[in-house]
Amino acid sequence: MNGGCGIMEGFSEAMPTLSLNLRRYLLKPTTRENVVKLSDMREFFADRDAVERVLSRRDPKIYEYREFTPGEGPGHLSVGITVIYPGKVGREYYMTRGHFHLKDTAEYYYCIAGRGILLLQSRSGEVACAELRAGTIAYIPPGWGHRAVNVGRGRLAFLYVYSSDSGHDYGVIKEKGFARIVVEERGRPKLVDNPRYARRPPRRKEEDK
Ligand code: PAN
Ligand code: ZN
Repeated sequence: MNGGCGIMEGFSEAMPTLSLNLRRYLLKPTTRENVVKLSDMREFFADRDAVERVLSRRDPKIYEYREFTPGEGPGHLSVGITVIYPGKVGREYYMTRGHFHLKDTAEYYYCIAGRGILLLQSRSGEVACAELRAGTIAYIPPGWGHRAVNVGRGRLAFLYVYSSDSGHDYGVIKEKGFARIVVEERGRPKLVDNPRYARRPPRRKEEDK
């Protein structure tokens, strides 16, 4: 983190800050960086044949995220930036894997650029969604699984803030998927039922990111 300079020079009280480059979507410093390729999330797309067809030729980057967690222990907030590339696997748009938090903690997504859909799903199977456009702030309430989908022609970038000790459960989504998926139909995004979605109550799994 920056220690402060200029006007703050000489102030021992100067709080360290982070910087976000809005053109290159770079956050500095980071404590965690992750690039997710199709081979890392083959079970998360509904059309498995389409996944294997793409993977037989190449392994595209689907999204990446950079994050800063200020410290260990309870009470901290993590901040990060996720960039989802444009593209589709079969008819389904590129997206994040999606997860539930292990603790009942909420999260904010602030969309910086692009066009997206935030899919939300409660543990009891209720579904909701929100449109993401530059300037939108979407709230993910405690207990709701969440996945961001890029339905635009360019990159979808959003800043996120959540409680650092939330934990991430990917197991339920990997096993059952989301009840709805976002596919392209006649050139436009459409929310449809996920043919692979298993209609039984999800189990909690201890799996972190
Ligand atoms: C975000 C997500 C990030 C990547 O930081 O973790 O966008 O998505 P997946 O974790 O689903 O791969 C967040 O929601 N954190 O809690
Ligand atoms: Zn989250």
